[in-house]
Amino acid sequence: MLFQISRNITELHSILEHKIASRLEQVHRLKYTYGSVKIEDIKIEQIVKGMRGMTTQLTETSMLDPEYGIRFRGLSIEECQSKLPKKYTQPYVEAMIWLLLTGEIPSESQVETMRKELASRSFLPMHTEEMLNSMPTSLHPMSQLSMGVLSLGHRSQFDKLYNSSIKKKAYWKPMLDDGLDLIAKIPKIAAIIYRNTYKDRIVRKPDSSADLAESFGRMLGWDDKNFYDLLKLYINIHCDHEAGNVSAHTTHVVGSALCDIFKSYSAGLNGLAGPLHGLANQECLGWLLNLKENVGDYPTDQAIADYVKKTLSSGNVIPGYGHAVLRIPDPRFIAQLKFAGQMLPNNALCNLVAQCYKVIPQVLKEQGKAKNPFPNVDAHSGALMYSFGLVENDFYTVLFGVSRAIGCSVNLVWDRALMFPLERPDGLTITTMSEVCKKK
Ligand code: HAX
Repeated sequence: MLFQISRNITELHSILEHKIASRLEQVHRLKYTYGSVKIEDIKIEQIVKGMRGMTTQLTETSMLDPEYGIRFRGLSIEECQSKLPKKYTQPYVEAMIWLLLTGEIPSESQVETMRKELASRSFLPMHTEEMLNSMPTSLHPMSQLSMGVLSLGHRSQFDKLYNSSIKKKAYWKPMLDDGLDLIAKIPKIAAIIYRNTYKDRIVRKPDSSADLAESFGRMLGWDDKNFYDLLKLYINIHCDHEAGNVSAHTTHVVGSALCDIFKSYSAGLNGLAGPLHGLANQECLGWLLNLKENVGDYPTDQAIADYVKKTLSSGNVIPGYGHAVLRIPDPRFIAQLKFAGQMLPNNALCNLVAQCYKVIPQVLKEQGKAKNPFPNVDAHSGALMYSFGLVENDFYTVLFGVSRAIGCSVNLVWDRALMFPLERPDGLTITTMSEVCKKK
């Protein structure tokens, strides 16, 4: 069975084909010429502490530097904001997708091509809508999202072609097709979950004349260009964060067993739903609203510091602060801080976030436990959404999931293009490891 590509993406295919050929050569050289080179020694504490600082994967889309933050294909958030084609104040999500896939800054016409392609794929199969409509609203929105994504698997081109004559070298092509399908359809799944769980169960159709963020905003129920701008900022800064975070890594591991993108990303979403990962944005807003209730709209720094100490002494972490890799204020937090400063200069909740940023790092430094006392991405996102009227905080991780679908899909396309193998690290029992230590 021959694989048909949509006419819209023939240029994208040929750009990728060219880039993949040269990257494959490099991977081949790494494997066969430099295969025995050691790049770092593994310490026992790294194994015990969740593989921190251990290089375990090759990834093309983004790099996270502890002292600099995220770079998408080498570009900082600010560089993306100034170089990628934009509408209103923020780059198109379609431009970010193109950048992650190809490593190139797209032209306006390439962005429009991507927009049209995604718009043409944005409708859901009937059974997915029926399944979502039959879910109890008491089921966490992230569980609904994970099942919604899994239900798209019947469309998987990769699954269909895997058992046909398609060569391993060409696996990335149906993977790209599936990835574009996932990225295009997940906004409608999220919108149905939102409207069913909190509103009137009526969902607008995707708007095929709008870009992805605007169409998503309309389906959620907003007619506000500043909200569409916020969605573009939100989706662009959350879409990828190197390969080791729980959602990206899970998607990659499941994909390495040659599962299709829908099964792989559904698993990744279940990881994103954990409170130490994506669910932190939900917890963060809850904590912030409690703080506001306790200290009022215009608190003193001391009142905030006292509340933070109370949270810590009750054995809880401060949501939105700290990071497994970063050692600076998260540039994704700073981008949101700037956006709030421009769009909502008199908003009490966003101003409270800014004041917390002045106070909390010092309290965490004094406590002396967190390696990074600074805010991460989640410290701001909830306050912005809340201020634009999206107040249901257990929906926030779903927004994160809509965005992360981009980085996870692009990574899987590249995993198949570079023909990465099944991932299968070794494990040792505690007794064996203790014996190894004694011998050393
Ligand atoms: N408040 C209080 N204590 C904190 C803390 C915080 N915000 N961040 C870290 N610590 C504590 C840890 O709990 C740990 O204590 P124990 O030794 O008693 O276990 C100690 O400081 C050392 O932790 P660390 O090495 O600095 O951090 P980790 O790499 O282990 O964990 C976390 C990173 C993000 C999970 C952590 O900072 C945390 O729990 N933060 C709050 C939750 C949060 O904001 N999560 C979202 C992270 C961003 C993300 O992935 N979003 O999706």
